[in-house]
Order: sequence, then C-alpha cells, then structure tokens
Amino acid sequence: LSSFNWEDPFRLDLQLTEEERMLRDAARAYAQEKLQPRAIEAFENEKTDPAIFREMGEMGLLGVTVPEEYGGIGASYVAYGLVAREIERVDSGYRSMMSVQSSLVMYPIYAYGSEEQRMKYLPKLASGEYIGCFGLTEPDAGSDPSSMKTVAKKTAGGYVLNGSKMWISNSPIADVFVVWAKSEAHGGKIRGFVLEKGMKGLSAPKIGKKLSLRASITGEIVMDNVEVGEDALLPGVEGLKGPFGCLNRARYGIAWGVMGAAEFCLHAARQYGLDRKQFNKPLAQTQLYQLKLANMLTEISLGLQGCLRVGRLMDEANAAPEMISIIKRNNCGKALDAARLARDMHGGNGISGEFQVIRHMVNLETVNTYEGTHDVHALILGRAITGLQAFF
Ligand code: TGC
Ligand code: FAD
Repeated sequence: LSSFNWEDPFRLDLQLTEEERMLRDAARAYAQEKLQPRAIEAFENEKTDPAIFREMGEMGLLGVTVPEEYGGIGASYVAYGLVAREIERVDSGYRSMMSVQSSLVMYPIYAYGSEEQRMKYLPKLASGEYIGCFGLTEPDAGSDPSSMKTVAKKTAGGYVLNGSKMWISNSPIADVFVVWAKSEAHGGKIRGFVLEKGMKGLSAPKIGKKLSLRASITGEIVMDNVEVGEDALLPGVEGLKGPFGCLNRARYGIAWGVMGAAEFCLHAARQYGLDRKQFNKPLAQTQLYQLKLANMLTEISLGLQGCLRVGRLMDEANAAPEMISIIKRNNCGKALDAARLARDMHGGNGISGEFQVIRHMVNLETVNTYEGTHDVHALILGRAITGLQAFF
C-alpha cells in the first residue's frame, strides 16, 4: 500500500485526463488570482462585477461543453464540474454566475435553439460579452414550476408574453433572458423564449437585502405585454422537460461546486486548528477537532467520487436525472454541514468575514434550496424507489 494524501484522498487527480487537469488548473489559477481577492468585499457590499463574465469568457470557462463552432471549447462534463469546483472554492455566487450562463442559458440555446439563434447568441455568451439569465421560478411557482402563470399568446407575427419571474440569478444585468411560459398556441404547453434587454415591457428589478449569495446579483423578470417575433421561440423542445434538461446540467455542476466550497472550509479549519492553541496545545490536537476534520474529509471524498462517476456517465450519454438528484442533494447537505462545522471550529473568528467560512455557510443555504430543494430531491428519489409520487 502507498501513502495517503489528505488533499486528494482517492487520487481523483489520477482519474482525470490531461485535458481535464489542464482546464482545472487554469480555472484554479483564475479563481485564486482574480476572484479570491474580490470575494470578501463583493459579498460584504453586495456587489456583482459584470467584468467577471468577460474574464471567464477569455479564460474559456463559459459553456465549456458547447462545441467550438459556437464559441465553447467542446470539453467534457467532468471538465465542467472541475471548473465549478474551482470557482465555488472561492464563492458560490461566482459559480452561480458561471453555471447559469453555461447550463441554463447557453445549453438551451444550443440544444433547443435554431441555427440562427445559436449563431446569434452563443459566441457572445461564451465570450462574456452577453450576460444571460434563466427564468423559471415565479412568486407562486417554485418547487412546482408546472403551476407557472406566465403566458405567451399568439399574435400575427409572433407572441406576446405576460407574467413575472422571481429569484432570477443575473437578471438585473442580463442581456439575454431565457424564459419559460405556457404557450396558448401550443395547447398551454411550456415553451422557451429568448428575450433581449431593452424590449418594450421587459424589466428586471434587483432583489435587495439578500443575506446569502451576495456576490451574485438576483432579480425579478417582469413581462408586461412583451412582444416578440416567431424567432424568439426555442423551436426544439416542448413541456417541462425543456427547463429540466437544463437543470440536469446545472444541478450536476452544483454537486461538484459545493464540494469546492466544502474543501475550502476543511482546509481553513485544519489550518486554524494547527495555528491556534488553547489549553497549551493546538486545537487540531484534540480528539473532537480531529473527528470533525475526519467527517468533513470523508464526505468530501465520497461526494467528489460520486460526481466523477456521474460525470463520466453524462459524457457517455448514460446518466439518469435521479443520479444527479443523489449528488446534488447529498453534496449540498454535506457541504452545508462542513461549512457549519468549520464556522464552529473557528470559534468567535468564525463569524468574521475575514475568515470566510461563514460566507460559505450562508451561501450554501441558497445552494441547498435552488435547483430543487434538498427535500424535493428526496421526493424525486422516493418516487424512483417506490414508483409512487408524493409531491401532491
Ligand atoms: P414530472 O411529472 O415529474 O415531469 C414533467 C415532465 O418533465 C420531464 N422531466 C424531466 N426531463 C428531463 N430531466 C429531468 N430531470 C426531468 N424531470 C422531469 C418528465 O419526463 C415529464 O415529461 P413529459 O414529456 O412526460 O411531460 O413533473 P412534476 O411537475 O411532477 O415535477 C415535480 C418536481 C418536483 C420533480 C419538479 O418540478 C422539480 O424538480 N422541482 C424543482 C424546481 C427547480 O429545480 N427549480 C429550479 C429553478 S432554476 C434555479 O434554481 C437556478 S439557480 C441557478 C444558479 O444561480 O446557479
Ligand atoms: P417552495 O417551493 O415554496 O418551498 C418551500 C419549502 O417547502 C422547502 O423546504 C421545500 O423543500 C418544501 N416543499 C415544497 N414542496 C414540497 C412538497 N411537495 N413536499 C414537501 N416539502 C415541500 N430560479 C430560477 O428560475 N432561475 C434562477 O436563476 C434562480 N436563481 C436563484 C437564486 C437565488 C439566490 C435563490 C434563493 C433562488 C433562485 N431561484 C432561481 C429559485 C429557486 O429555484 C427556488 O427558490 C427553489 O426552486 C424553491 O422554490 P421556492 O423558493 O418557491 O420554495
């Protein structure tokens, strides 16, 4: 048997391709050099820097799975997950900005869009020149998106949209809005539309006073008789499987991302415990402190390995949504546990923004809720196990 490396317990590194390692290293360097120095202040002042999209675009970190002809780099889903992990190691809000753009805006335009829509939007979204957002949730339709009220009515040349979306990442600074509405012309089925900033009747007010995910701007999308042409309709999908196809990918990325946040918390707690002495010995030399570190390390190791397995299956087009529910749900819950532990292990310093663990902790409350809450994913799995749906 060979030696153990606590920083890579299951030798994840060895399970990656050279290309995946290179992209991970580039994402890590960018995140540590460019994002980390801004993170504390961005959170404190609730400031989202739109330049981050262009920086990520330059680094090739937006829409990494999208083929090169549309501005992506045609990388694997494992590579996408590795990028999410590196960005979220710094802040869940930055990962949110990246994953909405990649999985919730570029993916549907690529997978369901016409060739004209792809050419019009994807290269500019990949470079970060355009910022995108995804509107599914409404004030009265969160976990149950099928109850959405937003409607698209047919007009002579296209559609007119009315409704409002709530809790939409990036919306106040977005140029491109992928929104989901019930289309009367399609028998009331849910259809996707691509709207653009500046359209008459379209606004996106910011939601203020967030105490979580403060580096990522969130807003509403208000559609008051927004008229669009036929070319705004995403032609390739109908029904809830449209937005869910996007969510599968974003949820998968989140499962990797939150492990990055948890790793930050583990590393911070370990270092703090080595540096700080109480009762004449380092905190890290106490049994309780070590138990907490061991629990964190175990969950992170298992969580990452689960992500890698599901990622490989996604790359073989052989993954099921329930697999993604397992890793999204479990990894968010475990990352939140790790962040709460790390906060506790830092004592009073744990509540200071300077030590960063409380920022991860409150961010992860959002990540545990969006893209399907912890309990909703339990119900998705419960339905798969029993064949009985318990949502309603
Ligand atoms: P259900 O009857 O289960 O399904 C309706 C139709 O959708 C299909 N479907 C899926 N297709 C692909 N992938 C999936 N994961 C799918 N899940 C369902 C299904 O096959 C069916 O198709 P068809 O053709 O037969 O009509 O629908 P339901 O209404 O009973 O769903 C219940 C439930 C709870 C599973 C679902 O609604 C759910 O997952 N709720 C959670 C909502 C959610 O995740 N919202 C996310 C909003 S976006 C967001 O949070 C972005 S944050 C991003 C960031 O900042 O990083
Ligand atoms: P609810 O659905 O009202 O749930 C409240 C509680 O009830 C939860 O604990 C839930 O688990 C529980 N619950 C719900 N149904 C059941 C049931 N059947 N059985 C048992 N328990 C149940 N949405 C977008 O469309 N695009 C975005 O970009 C986006 N970004 C977001 C960014 C932030 C910062 C936040 C906070 C949210 C974002 N969301 C976005 C919305 C997010 O997806 C929803 O908040 C989430 O789906 C939960 O919906 P809800 O808030 O309406 O909660």
